Amino acid sequence: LLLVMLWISYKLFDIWIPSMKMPAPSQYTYEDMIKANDDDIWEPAVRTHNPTQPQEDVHHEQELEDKLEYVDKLGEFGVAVELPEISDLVTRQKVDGGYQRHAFNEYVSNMISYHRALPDVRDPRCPGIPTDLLPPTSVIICFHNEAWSTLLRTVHSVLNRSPPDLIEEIILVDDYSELEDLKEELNLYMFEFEKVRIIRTAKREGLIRARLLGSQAATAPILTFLDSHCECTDGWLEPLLQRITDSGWNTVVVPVIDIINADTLEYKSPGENLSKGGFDWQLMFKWIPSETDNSIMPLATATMSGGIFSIDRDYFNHLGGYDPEFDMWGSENLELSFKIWMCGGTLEIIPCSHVGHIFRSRMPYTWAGHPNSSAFRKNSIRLAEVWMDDYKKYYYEIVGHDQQLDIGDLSERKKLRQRLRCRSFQWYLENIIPELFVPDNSFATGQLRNVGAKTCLSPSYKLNSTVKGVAMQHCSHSTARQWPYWMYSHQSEVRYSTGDCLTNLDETHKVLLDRCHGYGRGQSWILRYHSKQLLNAISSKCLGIAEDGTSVEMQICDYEDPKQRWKFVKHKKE
Ligand code: UD2
Ligand code: MN
Repeated sequence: LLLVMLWISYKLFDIWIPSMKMPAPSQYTYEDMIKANDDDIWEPAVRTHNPTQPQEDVHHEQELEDKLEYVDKLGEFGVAVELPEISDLVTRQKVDGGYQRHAFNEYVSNMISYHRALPDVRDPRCPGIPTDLLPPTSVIICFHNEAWSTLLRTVHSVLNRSPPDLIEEIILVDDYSELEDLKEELNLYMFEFEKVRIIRTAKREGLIRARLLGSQAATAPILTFLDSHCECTDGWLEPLLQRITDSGWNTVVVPVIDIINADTLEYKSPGENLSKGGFDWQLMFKWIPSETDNSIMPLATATMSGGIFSIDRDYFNHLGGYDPEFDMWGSENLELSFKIWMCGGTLEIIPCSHVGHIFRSRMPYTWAGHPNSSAFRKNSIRLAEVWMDDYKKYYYEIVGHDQQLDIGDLSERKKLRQRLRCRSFQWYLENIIPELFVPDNSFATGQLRNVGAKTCLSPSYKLNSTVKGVAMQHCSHSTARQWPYWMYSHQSEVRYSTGDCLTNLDETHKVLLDRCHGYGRGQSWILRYHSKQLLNAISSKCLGIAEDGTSVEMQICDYEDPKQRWKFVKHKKE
């Protein structure tokens, strides 16, 4: 009997093994990896199938065979490429150089095929979509100094994984890149791809005006925007186009944006935990966990992250595109999101469409020699002034009233809002993003100052990204600088401007910042009026400063201790 069972399990295994066969990056030696980058930095280490071969008629089995061919090439199926310990200096410099230029691992990206296969991350319930009634789209990809291999992988992922009839063109807008290969080299490379057009700006325009240029050049009825370091997965496009077709020109759609790891280029989908778009009072886009779990239905979202979406071209123009005075980067995603909702449209995430994106922790480029933040701040102020009505005051309370910055003329954008007869920002807050905490609902707001130490409570990012620490820092006295901004809410939370709450972990003296959960407990604080102590509900201890003078901890309450006294202090208007 044992033998029979062994035989059966062997047979079963034998059958199952081919379909489970996954690439094994570890079988590559260190030398292989070095060679991949030495041979020719712009060619992928491993060429897979013929790039010019059209994909449409591939029979399913053929497709499977092709896939098996990919097995054991680096990064295939989105598997992480882990670099071994690097001992020689030259390679180290190459790796570091890649990070410096792009804030992701260009060295690893160069090893991976431009045509690598990706896992099918779709929910099995996602239906097949007939393409004959769908409108074609112009794909617009703006870039400034993008890495060659990521740019090409973006383009090929569109060509390889979209029904050809639905791609009218791919418009690459080169926003004044300085990297040489992005000019002649790119022209040459793209020459054989009829659908690819390259537009170049005459000066650095920034991503927003570059997109406007792309949209003006586009000829298809639907515009689809991508960042220049994306990878589209199988069936990414059809659900986007179908939704616009079904629900009308004023529906704007965003795919699920999967994560391509910036170090290993691993492709990962968040799975069932879909996130929606929100924002905070610093006017930064934020992901917020959605409450509807595991549905394949379109999911309304208050904002889009900005890089990847499809929109009816006429509707984009009807809404006035983007504010053409936005510089470099930022705020255009919120501008368009606010506008869509306030002026009669709908913004949705389409769970059956997946596109990957390399998220990076720092911006690798600069703007006109100025620090990046001034361009971004100008955009934020324009956004707040035109679209946020009285609520703009909260933005200014946090970032200060910067009198120096020239934000340009706003009259055109204000006229646009009038012409479109858009609703108020209050309507948007109440109906589209009711979960956003409005500083209105606070007893006190401002810097949280320690009376004894005369320093201020600040977030500190030493811990990992989901749980952030807090520490004491110098208080800022400048009116034109951003402050750590706290709100003492009517629910007794001490909220940070980004939507996190000061939290006393159960039964410890530890204090940190964690997502506000609304259940009180470790996030419930009593601000005692006379003693100015911040007493936590769960530990009945008081917030204080530790021996080292910068750490914050929970302490036995002591009326005498000035370092347990706290005060909310506001920006003074000039
Ligand atoms: C996110 C968006 C991005 C944009 C931005 C806010 C996603 C996945 N990405 O930032 O599309 O909406 O938020 O503005 O949602 N670029 C230029 N010229 C410039 C600067 C950038 O063409 O002066 C290009 C750049 O090469 C890239 C794209 O614009 O392809 C977006 O820039 P990013 O990748 O640095 O922005 P990201 O993803 O952090
Ligand atoms: Mn990006």
